[in-house]
Amino acid sequence: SKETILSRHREAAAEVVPDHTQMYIGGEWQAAASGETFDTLDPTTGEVLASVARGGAEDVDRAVEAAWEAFDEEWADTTESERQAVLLEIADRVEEHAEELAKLETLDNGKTLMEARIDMGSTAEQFRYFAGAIEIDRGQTESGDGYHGQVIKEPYGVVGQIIPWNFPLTMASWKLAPALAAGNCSVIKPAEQTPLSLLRLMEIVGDVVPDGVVNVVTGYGEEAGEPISTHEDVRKIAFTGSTTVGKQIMRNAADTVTDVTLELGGKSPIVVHEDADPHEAVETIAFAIFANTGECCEAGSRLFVHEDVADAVLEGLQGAAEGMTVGDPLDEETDLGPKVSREQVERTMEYLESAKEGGAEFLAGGDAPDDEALEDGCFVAPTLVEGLDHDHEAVQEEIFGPVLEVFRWEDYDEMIELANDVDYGLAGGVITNDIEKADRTARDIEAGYIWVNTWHEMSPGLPYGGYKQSGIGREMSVDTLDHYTQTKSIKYGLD
Ligand code: TXE
Repeated sequence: SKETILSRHREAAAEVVPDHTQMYIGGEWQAAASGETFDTLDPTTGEVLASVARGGAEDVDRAVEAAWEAFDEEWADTTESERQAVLLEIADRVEEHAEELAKLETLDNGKTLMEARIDMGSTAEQFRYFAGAIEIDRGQTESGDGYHGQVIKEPYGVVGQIIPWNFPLTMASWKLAPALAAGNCSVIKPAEQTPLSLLRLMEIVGDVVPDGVVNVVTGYGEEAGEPISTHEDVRKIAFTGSTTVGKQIMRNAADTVTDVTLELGGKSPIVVHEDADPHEAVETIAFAIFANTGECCEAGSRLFVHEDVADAVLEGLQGAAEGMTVGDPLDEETDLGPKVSREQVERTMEYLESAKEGGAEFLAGGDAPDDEALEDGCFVAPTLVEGLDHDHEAVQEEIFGPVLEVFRWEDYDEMIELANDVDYGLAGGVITNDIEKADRTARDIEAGYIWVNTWHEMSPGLPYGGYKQSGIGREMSVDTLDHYTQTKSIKYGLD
Protein backbone atom coordinates (compact mmCIF):
# COMPACT_ATOMS: atom_id res chain seq x y z
CA SER A 1 0.00 0.00 0.00
CA LYS A 2 0.94 3.64 -0.28
CA GLU A 3 1.61 3.86 3.47
CA THR A 4 3.93 0.85 3.44
CA ILE A 5 5.94 2.32 0.57
CA LEU A 6 6.09 5.73 2.22
CA SER A 7 7.32 4.44 5.55
CA ARG A 8 9.85 2.13 3.87
CA HIS A 9 11.25 5.07 1.92
CA ARG A 10 11.36 7.44 4.88
CA GLU A 11 13.19 4.85 6.91
CA ALA A 12 15.71 4.20 4.13
CA ALA A 13 16.22 7.94 3.59
CA ALA A 14 16.94 8.48 7.28
CA GLU A 15 19.57 5.77 7.02
CA VAL A 16 21.39 6.66 3.77
CA VAL A 17 20.88 10.29 2.71
CA PRO A 18 24.33 11.90 3.14
CA ASP A 19 25.03 14.42 5.90
CA HIS A 20 26.66 16.78 3.43
CA THR A 21 24.49 18.14 0.66
CA GLN A 22 26.66 21.15 -0.10
CA MET A 23 29.21 21.26 -2.88
CA TYR A 24 32.58 19.56 -2.48
CA ILE A 25 35.23 22.07 -3.59
CA GLY A 26 38.92 21.98 -2.72
CA GLY A 27 38.25 19.22 -0.21
CA GLU A 28 35.68 21.27 1.71
CA TRP A 29 31.91 21.25 1.89
CA GLN A 30 30.74 24.62 0.67
CA ALA A 31 27.40 26.36 0.24
CA ALA A 32 26.58 28.02 -3.08
CA ALA A 33 27.84 31.60 -3.34
CA SER A 34 24.21 32.63 -3.75
CA GLY A 35 23.28 30.73 -0.58
CA GLU A 36 20.50 29.03 -2.51
CA THR A 37 19.52 25.38 -2.55
CA PHE A 38 17.20 23.15 -4.57
CA ASP A 39 15.30 19.99 -3.63
CA THR A 40 15.98 16.54 -4.94
CA LEU A 41 12.91 14.28 -4.84
CA ASP A 42 12.22 10.60 -4.38
CA PRO A 43 10.38 9.68 -7.61
CA THR A 44 8.61 6.76 -5.90
CA THR A 45 6.86 8.87 -3.26
CA GLY A 46 7.26 12.43 -4.53
CA GLU A 47 8.79 13.44 -1.17
CA VAL A 48 11.83 15.68 -0.77
CA LEU A 49 14.97 13.65 -0.05
CA ALA A 50 17.34 16.56 0.53
CA SER A 51 18.06 20.20 -0.22
CA VAL A 52 21.24 20.58 -2.19
CA ALA A 53 23.44 23.61 -2.92
CA ARG A 54 22.34 25.41 -6.08
CA GLY A 55 25.67 26.15 -7.71
CA GLY A 56 26.34 28.88 -10.26
CA ALA A 57 29.14 30.51 -12.23
CA GLU A 58 30.91 31.84 -9.16
CA ASP A 59 31.03 28.38 -7.61
CA VAL A 60 32.33 26.92 -10.86
CA ASP A 61 35.11 29.54 -10.83
CA ARG A 62 36.07 28.49 -7.32
CA ALA A 63 36.01 24.82 -8.27
CA VAL A 64 38.17 25.35 -11.36
CA GLU A 65 40.64 27.36 -9.31
CA ALA A 66 40.80 24.66 -6.62
CA ALA A 67 41.32 22.03 -9.31
CA TRP A 68 44.25 23.90 -10.92
CA GLU A 69 45.82 24.44 -7.54
CA ALA A 70 45.61 20.74 -6.76
CA PHE A 71 46.97 19.91 -10.21
CA ASP A 72 49.93 22.30 -10.02
CA GLU A 73 50.84 21.60 -6.44
CA GLU A 74 50.35 17.89 -6.20
CA TRP A 75 48.47 15.80 -8.70
CA ALA A 76 50.61 16.60 -11.77
CA ASP A 77 53.63 15.26 -9.89
CA THR A 78 52.11 11.98 -8.81
CA THR A 79 53.47 8.78 -10.25
CA GLU A 80 51.29 6.30 -12.05
CA SER A 81 51.46 3.92 -9.13
CA GLU A 82 50.41 6.64 -6.69
CA ARG A 83 47.34 7.38 -8.78
CA GLN A 84 46.75 3.69 -9.18
CA ALA A 85 46.67 3.28 -5.39
CA VAL A 86 44.07 6.05 -5.11
CA LEU A 87 41.82 4.48 -7.76
CA LEU A 88 42.08 1.03 -6.20
CA GLU A 89 41.18 2.42 -2.80
CA ILE A 90 38.13 4.19 -4.28
CA ALA A 91 37.05 0.89 -5.84
CA ASP A 92 37.42 -0.94 -2.52
CA ARG A 93 35.42 1.67 -0.66
CA VAL A 94 32.63 1.67 -3.24
CA GLU A 95 32.42 -2.06 -2.69
CA GLU A 96 32.47 -1.75 1.10
CA HIS A 97 29.63 0.78 0.93
CA ALA A 98 27.85 -0.81 -2.03
CA GLU A 99 24.60 -1.65 -0.28
CA GLU A 100 24.21 1.79 1.23
CA LEU A 101 25.12 3.55 -2.03
CA ALA A 102 22.70 1.31 -3.95
CA LYS A 103 19.87 2.20 -1.60
CA LEU A 104 20.65 5.89 -1.97
CA GLU A 105 20.68 5.56 -5.77
CA THR A 106 17.30 3.79 -5.64
CA LEU A 107 15.82 6.56 -3.52
CA ASP A 108 17.13 9.38 -5.69
CA ASN A 109 16.69 7.81 -9.14
CA GLY A 110 13.91 5.24 -8.75
CA LYS A 111 15.82 2.33 -10.29
CA THR A 112 15.23 -0.98 -8.52
CA LEU A 113 17.58 -1.97 -5.75
CA MET A 114 18.67 -4.96 -7.82
CA GLU A 115 19.65 -2.61 -10.66
CA ALA A 116 21.38 -0.19 -8.30
CA ARG A 117 23.48 -3.04 -6.88
CA ILE A 118 24.66 -3.89 -10.38
CA ASP A 119 25.55 -0.21 -10.87
CA MET A 120 27.76 -0.23 -7.77
CA GLY A 121 29.59 -3.30 -9.08
CA SER A 122 30.31 -1.58 -12.37
CA THR A 123 31.32 1.64 -10.61
CA ALA A 124 33.99 -0.20 -8.62
CA GLU A 125 35.03 -2.06 -11.77
CA GLN A 126 35.65 1.21 -13.65
CA PHE A 127 38.06 2.50 -11.04
CA ARG A 128 39.84 -0.84 -10.96
CA TYR A 129 40.09 -1.08 -14.75
CA PHE A 130 41.63 2.36 -15.12
CA ALA A 131 43.96 1.71 -12.19
CA GLY A 132 45.32 -1.10 -14.38
CA ALA A 133 45.09 0.80 -17.66
CA ILE A 134 47.52 3.43 -16.37
CA GLU A 135 50.21 0.79 -16.54
CA ILE A 136 49.91 0.35 -20.27
CA ASP A 137 52.83 2.07 -21.90
CA ARG A 138 51.47 4.14 -24.73
CA GLY A 139 54.68 5.98 -25.53
CA GLN A 140 56.42 5.81 -28.89
CA THR A 141 60.00 6.54 -29.81
CA GLU A 142 61.72 7.04 -33.12
CA SER A 143 65.43 7.35 -33.76
CA GLY A 144 67.09 8.44 -36.97
CA ASP A 145 70.25 9.94 -38.33
CA GLY A 146 71.34 12.52 -35.78
CA TYR A 147 68.11 12.61 -33.78
CA HIS A 148 66.01 10.80 -31.28
CA GLY A 149 62.28 11.41 -31.09
CA GLN A 150 59.89 10.63 -28.32
CA VAL A 151 56.13 10.93 -27.91
CA ILE A 152 54.71 11.59 -24.47
CA LYS A 153 51.13 11.89 -23.25
CA GLU A 154 50.38 14.66 -20.80
CA PRO A 155 47.17 15.28 -18.85
CA TYR A 156 45.08 18.32 -19.76
CA GLY A 157 45.18 19.62 -16.21
CA VAL A 158 41.58 20.47 -15.36
CA VAL A 159 38.67 18.75 -17.07
CA GLY A 160 34.92 19.44 -16.82
CA GLN A 161 32.52 16.52 -16.58
CA ILE A 162 28.73 16.72 -16.79
CA ILE A 163 26.71 13.71 -15.72
CA PRO A 164 23.12 12.55 -16.40
CA TRP A 165 20.62 11.08 -13.95
CA ASN A 166 20.02 7.60 -15.37
CA PHE A 167 23.13 5.94 -13.88
CA PRO A 168 24.28 8.68 -11.52
CA LEU A 169 27.28 7.10 -9.81
CA THR A 170 28.22 4.77 -12.65
CA MET A 171 28.31 7.63 -15.16
CA ALA A 172 30.43 9.62 -12.72
CA SER A 173 32.85 6.67 -12.51
CA TRP A 174 33.05 6.37 -16.31
CA LYS A 175 34.31 9.94 -16.34
CA LEU A 176 36.29 10.25 -13.13
CA ALA A 177 38.27 7.02 -13.40
CA PRO A 178 39.98 7.72 -16.75
CA ALA A 179 40.39 11.43 -15.97
CA LEU A 180 42.18 10.79 -12.69
CA ALA A 181 44.15 7.85 -14.09
CA ALA A 182 45.53 10.10 -16.82
CA GLY A 183 46.56 12.64 -14.19
CA ASN A 184 43.83 15.28 -14.49
CA CYS A 185 41.80 17.05 -11.82
CA SER A 186 38.05 17.25 -12.31
CA VAL A 187 35.18 19.67 -11.87
CA ILE A 188 32.18 17.40 -12.07
CA LYS A 189 28.47 18.18 -12.04
CA PRO A 190 25.91 15.50 -11.26
CA ALA A 191 22.39 15.90 -12.68
CA GLU A 192 20.04 18.03 -10.58
CA GLN A 193 17.63 15.08 -10.30
CA THR A 194 20.23 12.77 -8.74
CA PRO A 195 23.11 14.54 -6.97
CA LEU A 196 23.24 12.46 -3.80
CA SER A 197 25.29 9.37 -4.62
CA LEU A 198 28.25 11.39 -5.88
CA LEU A 199 28.15 13.60 -2.77
CA ARG A 200 28.08 10.48 -0.60
CA LEU A 201 31.01 9.04 -2.57
CA MET A 202 33.05 12.13 -1.72
CA GLU A 203 32.21 11.66 1.96
CA ILE A 204 33.48 8.11 1.66
CA VAL A 205 36.69 8.77 -0.31
CA GLY A 206 37.49 12.36 0.75
CA ASP A 207 40.52 11.26 2.76
CA VAL A 208 41.99 9.25 -0.11
CA VAL A 209 41.59 11.74 -2.94
CA PRO A 210 43.82 14.79 -2.40
CA ASP A 211 41.89 18.03 -1.87
CA GLY A 212 40.91 19.73 -5.12
CA VAL A 213 41.46 16.68 -7.33
CA VAL A 214 37.72 16.04 -7.54
CA ASN A 215 35.38 19.01 -7.14
CA VAL A 216 31.65 18.43 -7.19
CA VAL A 217 29.47 21.36 -8.23
CA THR A 218 25.76 20.67 -7.83
CA GLY A 219 23.02 22.58 -9.57
CA TYR A 220 20.94 23.03 -12.70
CA GLY A 221 22.26 22.63 -16.23
CA GLU A 222 22.09 26.23 -17.33
CA GLU A 223 23.32 27.64 -14.02
CA ALA A 224 26.07 25.21 -13.05
CA GLY A 225 26.64 23.12 -16.18
CA GLU A 226 27.00 25.86 -18.75
CA PRO A 227 29.71 27.78 -16.82
CA ILE A 228 31.76 24.56 -16.73
CA SER A 229 31.40 24.13 -20.48
CA THR A 230 32.34 27.73 -21.25
CA HIS A 231 35.12 28.16 -18.70
CA GLU A 232 38.40 29.32 -20.22
CA ASP A 233 40.51 27.28 -17.83
CA VAL A 234 38.72 23.98 -18.42
CA ARG A 235 40.76 22.13 -21.04
CA LYS A 236 38.46 19.26 -21.84
CA ILE A 237 34.73 18.65 -21.50
CA ALA A 238 33.05 15.28 -21.22
CA PHE A 239 29.28 15.28 -21.36
CA THR A 240 26.57 12.64 -21.20
CA GLY A 241 23.00 13.75 -21.73
CA SER A 242 20.57 14.93 -24.35
CA THR A 243 21.59 15.57 -27.94
CA THR A 244 20.22 19.12 -27.74
CA VAL A 245 22.47 20.06 -24.82
CA GLY A 246 25.37 18.10 -26.34
CA LYS A 247 25.19 20.25 -29.46
CA GLN A 248 25.18 23.40 -27.33
CA ILE A 249 28.22 22.20 -25.42
CA MET A 250 30.04 21.54 -28.65
CA ARG A 251 29.21 25.04 -29.88
CA ASN A 252 30.42 26.55 -26.61
CA ALA A 253 33.63 24.55 -26.79
CA ALA A 254 34.40 26.12 -30.16
CA ASP A 255 35.00 29.49 -28.51
CA THR A 256 37.90 28.16 -26.48
CA VAL A 257 38.86 25.32 -28.86
CA THR A 258 38.31 22.87 -26.04
CA ASP A 259 38.38 19.13 -26.63
CA VAL A 260 34.94 17.56 -26.23
CA THR A 261 33.61 14.05 -25.87
CA LEU A 262 29.86 13.55 -26.01
CA GLU A 263 27.73 10.57 -25.17
CA LEU A 264 24.21 11.41 -26.30
CA GLY A 265 20.89 9.78 -26.93
CA GLY A 266 20.00 6.64 -28.83
CA LYS A 267 17.16 4.84 -30.55
CA SER A 268 18.73 1.45 -30.94
CA PRO A 269 17.34 -1.27 -33.22
CA ILE A 270 16.93 -4.92 -32.23
CA VAL A 271 16.92 -7.21 -35.27
CA VAL A 272 15.34 -10.65 -34.84
CA HIS A 273 16.04 -13.15 -37.64
CA GLU A 274 13.69 -15.93 -38.71
CA ASP A 275 15.73 -18.68 -37.04
CA ALA A 276 15.60 -17.09 -33.57
CA ASP A 277 14.17 -19.03 -30.68
CA PRO A 278 11.13 -16.92 -29.73
CA HIS A 279 11.42 -17.68 -26.04
CA GLU A 280 15.04 -16.58 -25.83
CA ALA A 281 14.34 -13.60 -28.05
CA VAL A 282 11.59 -12.40 -25.72
CA GLU A 283 13.91 -12.54 -22.73
CA THR A 284 16.61 -10.52 -24.48
CA ILE A 285 14.19 -7.97 -25.93
CA ALA A 286 12.36 -7.39 -22.63
CA PHE A 287 15.71 -6.81 -20.92
CA ALA A 288 16.88 -4.52 -23.76
CA ILE A 289 13.92 -2.16 -23.39
CA PHE A 290 12.68 -2.48 -19.82
CA ALA A 291 15.94 -2.56 -17.83
CA ASN A 292 16.34 0.59 -15.73
CA THR A 293 12.76 1.54 -16.73
CA GLY A 294 13.97 2.22 -20.27
CA GLU A 295 16.19 5.04 -19.03
CA CYS A 296 19.28 3.74 -20.78
CA CYS A 297 20.92 5.53 -23.68
CA GLU A 298 21.60 2.10 -25.20
CA ALA A 299 18.06 0.73 -24.66
CA GLY A 300 16.77 -1.40 -27.54
CA SER A 301 13.73 0.68 -28.39
CA ARG A 302 12.89 -0.30 -31.98
CA LEU A 303 12.20 -3.97 -32.64
CA PHE A 304 12.51 -5.39 -36.16
CA VAL A 305 11.15 -8.92 -35.97
CA HIS A 306 11.05 -11.32 -38.92
CA GLU A 307 7.49 -12.18 -40.00
CA ASP A 308 8.11 -15.93 -39.49
CA VAL A 309 8.57 -15.52 -35.73
CA ALA A 310 6.73 -12.24 -35.21
CA ASP A 311 3.49 -13.64 -33.78
CA ALA A 312 5.30 -15.89 -31.31
CA VAL A 313 7.72 -13.15 -30.24
CA LEU A 314 5.05 -10.49 -29.84
CA GLU A 315 2.77 -12.79 -27.90
CA GLY A 316 5.67 -13.63 -25.60
CA LEU A 317 6.57 -9.96 -25.19
CA GLN A 318 3.00 -9.08 -24.35
CA GLY A 319 3.06 -11.72 -21.61
CA ALA A 320 6.44 -10.46 -20.38
CA ALA A 321 5.30 -6.82 -20.28
CA GLU A 322 2.03 -7.60 -18.53
CA GLY A 323 3.74 -10.00 -16.14
CA MET A 324 6.23 -7.43 -14.85
CA THR A 325 5.89 -6.28 -11.28
CA VAL A 326 5.81 -2.50 -11.42
CA GLY A 327 6.23 -0.94 -8.01
CA ASP A 328 8.41 0.09 -5.12
CA PRO A 329 12.03 -0.10 -6.32
CA LEU A 330 13.19 -0.88 -2.76
CA ASP A 331 11.12 -4.07 -2.85
CA GLU A 332 13.26 -6.90 -4.18
CA GLU A 333 10.26 -8.42 -5.99
CA THR A 334 9.92 -5.32 -8.20
CA ASP A 335 10.94 -5.54 -11.87
CA LEU A 336 10.22 -1.98 -12.94
CA GLY A 337 10.63 1.14 -10.80
CA PRO A 338 9.44 4.68 -11.49
CA LYS A 339 10.95 7.09 -13.96
CA VAL A 340 13.28 9.69 -12.47
CA SER A 341 10.91 12.65 -12.43
CA ARG A 342 7.44 13.94 -13.14
CA GLU A 343 8.87 15.84 -16.10
CA GLN A 344 10.18 12.60 -17.59
CA VAL A 345 6.77 10.94 -17.19
CA GLU A 346 5.11 13.83 -18.97
CA ARG A 347 7.61 13.60 -21.78
CA THR A 348 6.94 9.89 -22.22
CA MET A 349 3.17 10.43 -22.08
CA GLU A 350 3.37 13.10 -24.77
CA TYR A 351 5.07 10.62 -27.08
CA LEU A 352 2.43 7.99 -26.29
CA GLU A 353 -0.32 10.49 -27.00
CA SER A 354 1.28 11.43 -30.29
CA ALA A 355 1.71 7.72 -31.13
CA LYS A 356 -2.00 7.20 -30.50
CA GLU A 357 -2.81 10.04 -32.87
CA GLY A 358 -0.44 8.46 -35.39
CA GLY A 359 -2.55 5.29 -35.42
CA ALA A 360 -0.53 3.19 -33.00
CA GLU A 361 -1.91 0.04 -31.47
CA PHE A 362 -0.82 -0.64 -27.90
CA LEU A 363 -0.07 -4.33 -27.44
CA ALA A 364 0.64 -3.61 -23.76
CA GLY A 365 0.71 -0.59 -21.44
CA GLY A 366 0.34 2.89 -22.86
CA ASP A 367 -0.36 4.63 -19.57
CA ALA A 368 0.47 4.77 -15.87
CA PRO A 369 -0.02 1.42 -14.11
CA ASP A 370 -3.45 0.90 -12.64
CA ASP A 371 -2.41 0.82 -8.97
CA GLU A 372 -3.46 3.27 -6.30
CA ALA A 373 -0.36 2.62 -4.23
CA LEU A 374 1.76 4.08 -7.04
CA GLU A 375 -0.24 7.20 -7.81
CA ASP A 376 2.21 9.62 -6.14
CA GLY A 377 5.15 8.12 -8.03
CA CYS A 378 6.53 8.64 -11.53
CA PHE A 379 5.37 5.33 -12.97
CA VAL A 380 4.80 4.27 -16.58
CA ALA A 381 3.56 0.77 -17.44
CA PRO A 382 5.72 -1.38 -19.76
CA THR A 383 4.47 -0.48 -23.22
CA LEU A 384 4.52 -2.17 -26.65
CA VAL A 385 3.52 -0.13 -29.68
CA GLU A 386 2.77 -1.44 -33.18
CA GLY A 387 1.55 0.18 -36.36
CA LEU A 388 3.49 3.46 -36.46
CA ASP A 389 5.15 4.80 -39.57
CA HIS A 390 8.87 4.66 -39.14
CA ASP A 391 9.16 8.39 -39.71
CA HIS A 392 6.74 9.21 -36.87
CA GLU A 393 8.33 11.36 -34.14
CA ALA A 394 7.70 8.70 -31.48
CA VAL A 395 9.89 6.36 -33.55
CA GLN A 396 12.53 8.86 -34.60
CA GLU A 397 13.08 10.50 -31.21
CA GLU A 398 14.38 9.07 -27.97
CA ILE A 399 11.52 8.40 -25.51
CA PHE A 400 13.80 7.17 -22.72
CA GLY A 401 11.03 5.17 -21.08
CA PRO A 402 9.75 1.57 -21.05
CA VAL A 403 8.33 1.88 -24.56
CA LEU A 404 9.17 -0.52 -27.40
CA GLU A 405 8.09 0.10 -30.99
CA VAL A 406 7.56 -2.95 -33.15
CA PHE A 407 8.06 -3.48 -36.88
CA ARG A 408 7.75 -6.74 -38.84
CA TRP A 409 9.99 -7.51 -41.79
CA GLU A 410 10.55 -9.97 -44.63
CA ASP A 411 13.01 -8.18 -46.89
CA TYR A 412 16.40 -7.84 -45.19
CA ASP A 413 17.65 -4.84 -47.16
CA GLU A 414 14.49 -2.84 -46.59
CA MET A 415 14.60 -3.67 -42.89
CA ILE A 416 18.24 -2.57 -42.49
CA GLU A 417 17.50 0.66 -44.28
CA LEU A 418 14.78 1.43 -41.73
CA ALA A 419 16.92 0.22 -38.81
CA ASN A 420 19.51 2.82 -39.82
CA ASP A 421 17.01 5.52 -40.68
CA VAL A 422 17.35 7.56 -37.46
CA ASP A 423 19.77 10.33 -36.51
CA TYR A 424 21.15 8.19 -33.68
CA GLY A 425 23.72 5.40 -33.76
CA LEU A 426 24.63 4.46 -30.23
CA ALA A 427 23.88 0.74 -30.10
CA GLY A 428 22.08 -2.09 -31.82
CA GLY A 429 21.55 -5.80 -31.54
CA VAL A 430 20.82 -8.97 -33.40
CA ILE A 431 19.10 -12.13 -32.27
CA THR A 432 19.90 -15.26 -34.27
CA ASN A 433 21.68 -18.59 -33.97
CA ASP A 434 23.26 -18.22 -37.39
CA ILE A 435 26.76 -16.80 -37.10
CA GLU A 436 26.75 -15.43 -40.64
CA LYS A 437 23.51 -13.55 -40.09
CA ALA A 438 24.82 -12.24 -36.79
CA ASP A 439 28.01 -10.98 -38.37
CA ARG A 440 26.26 -9.44 -41.37
CA THR A 441 23.71 -7.56 -39.26
CA ALA A 442 26.30 -6.48 -36.70
CA ARG A 443 28.27 -4.88 -39.55
CA ASP A 444 25.20 -3.44 -41.28
CA ILE A 445 23.86 -1.54 -38.26
CA GLU A 446 25.38 1.94 -38.06
CA ALA A 447 26.15 2.09 -34.36
CA GLY A 448 29.08 2.03 -31.97
CA TYR A 449 28.10 -1.00 -29.89
CA ILE A 450 26.37 -4.18 -31.10
CA TRP A 451 25.05 -7.02 -28.97
CA VAL A 452 24.51 -10.51 -30.37
CA ASN A 453 21.92 -12.49 -28.38
CA THR A 454 22.30 -10.27 -25.34
CA TRP A 455 21.92 -6.61 -24.33
CA HIS A 456 23.34 -3.99 -21.95
CA GLU A 457 26.31 -6.20 -21.09
CA MET A 458 29.44 -4.06 -21.15
CA SER A 459 33.01 -4.75 -20.20
CA PRO A 460 35.45 -2.03 -19.28
CA GLY A 461 37.81 -3.19 -22.02
CA LEU A 462 35.34 -2.59 -24.87
CA PRO A 463 35.00 1.02 -26.02
CA TYR A 464 31.51 2.49 -25.77
CA GLY A 465 30.17 5.44 -27.74
CA GLY A 466 28.06 6.58 -30.63
CA TYR A 467 27.98 6.89 -34.39
CA LYS A 468 26.11 9.78 -36.01
CA GLN A 469 24.35 12.11 -33.55
CA SER A 470 24.83 9.75 -30.63
CA GLY A 471 28.16 11.27 -29.84
CA ILE A 472 31.85 11.80 -30.29
CA GLY A 473 34.63 9.81 -28.69
CA ARG A 474 34.48 6.68 -26.59
CA GLU A 475 34.25 5.79 -22.92
CA MET A 476 35.50 2.67 -21.14
CA SER A 477 38.59 0.93 -22.52
CA VAL A 478 42.14 2.13 -22.66
CA ASP A 479 41.17 4.29 -25.69
CA THR A 480 39.53 6.71 -23.26
CA LEU A 481 42.89 7.68 -21.82
CA ASP A 482 43.58 9.33 -25.18
CA HIS A 483 40.60 11.60 -24.60
CA TYR A 484 42.09 12.71 -21.28
CA THR A 485 45.62 13.36 -22.47
CA GLN A 486 47.32 15.53 -25.03
CA THR A 487 50.19 14.35 -27.15
CA LYS A 488 53.62 15.93 -27.17
CA SER A 489 56.47 15.04 -29.48
CA ILE A 490 60.00 15.79 -28.31
CA LYS A 491 62.83 15.66 -30.81
CA TYR A 492 66.45 15.57 -29.57
CA GLY A 493 69.13 16.70 -32.01
CA LEU A 494 72.18 14.55 -31.45
CA ASP A 495 74.68 16.17 -33.81
O1 TXE B 1 18.91 16.00 -20.19
P1 TXE B 1 20.02 17.12 -20.12
P2 TXE B 1 17.45 15.96 -19.50
C1 TXE B 1 18.04 12.28 -22.98
C2 TXE B 1 16.72 11.57 -22.77
C3 TXE B 1 15.95 12.52 -21.93
C4 TXE B 1 16.40 13.84 -22.50
C5 TXE B 1 16.23 15.04 -21.62
O2 TXE B 1 16.07 11.39 -24.01
O3 TXE B 1 14.57 12.37 -22.04
O4 TXE B 1 17.77 13.65 -22.78
O5 TXE B 1 16.79 14.80 -20.32
C6 TXE B 1 23.16 19.16 -17.71
N1 TXE B 1 24.99 23.27 -20.17
N2 TXE B 1 19.06 11.84 -22.05
O6 TXE B 1 16.73 17.21 -19.79
O7 TXE B 1 19.38 18.43 -19.89
C7 TXE B 1 22.10 18.71 -16.73
O8 TXE B 1 22.11 19.51 -15.59
C8 TXE B 1 25.64 22.33 -19.49
C9 TXE B 1 19.92 10.81 -22.54
O9 TXE B 1 17.58 15.55 -18.11
O10 TXE B 1 20.90 16.95 -21.30
C10 TXE B 1 22.53 17.27 -16.48
O11 TXE B 1 23.61 17.24 -15.55
N3 TXE B 1 25.03 21.30 -18.88
C11 TXE B 1 21.10 10.65 -21.68
C12 TXE B 1 23.03 16.82 -17.85
O12 TXE B 1 23.34 18.02 -18.54
C13 TXE B 1 23.69 21.21 -19.00
C14 TXE B 1 20.92 10.77 -20.23
C15 TXE B 1 22.01 16.03 -18.67
O13 TXE B 1 20.81 16.75 -18.77
C16 TXE B 1 22.95 22.18 -19.72
C17 TXE B 1 20.05 11.87 -19.88
C18 TXE B 1 23.66 23.24 -20.32
N4 TXE B 1 23.03 24.19 -21.03
C19 TXE B 1 19.13 12.33 -20.80
N5 TXE B 1 21.64 21.83 -19.67
C20 TXE B 1 22.05 9.55 -22.06
N6 TXE B 1 22.79 9.75 -23.15
O14 TXE B 1 22.18 8.57 -21.36
C21 TXE B 1 21.56 20.69 -18.95
N7 TXE B 1 22.80 20.31 -18.53
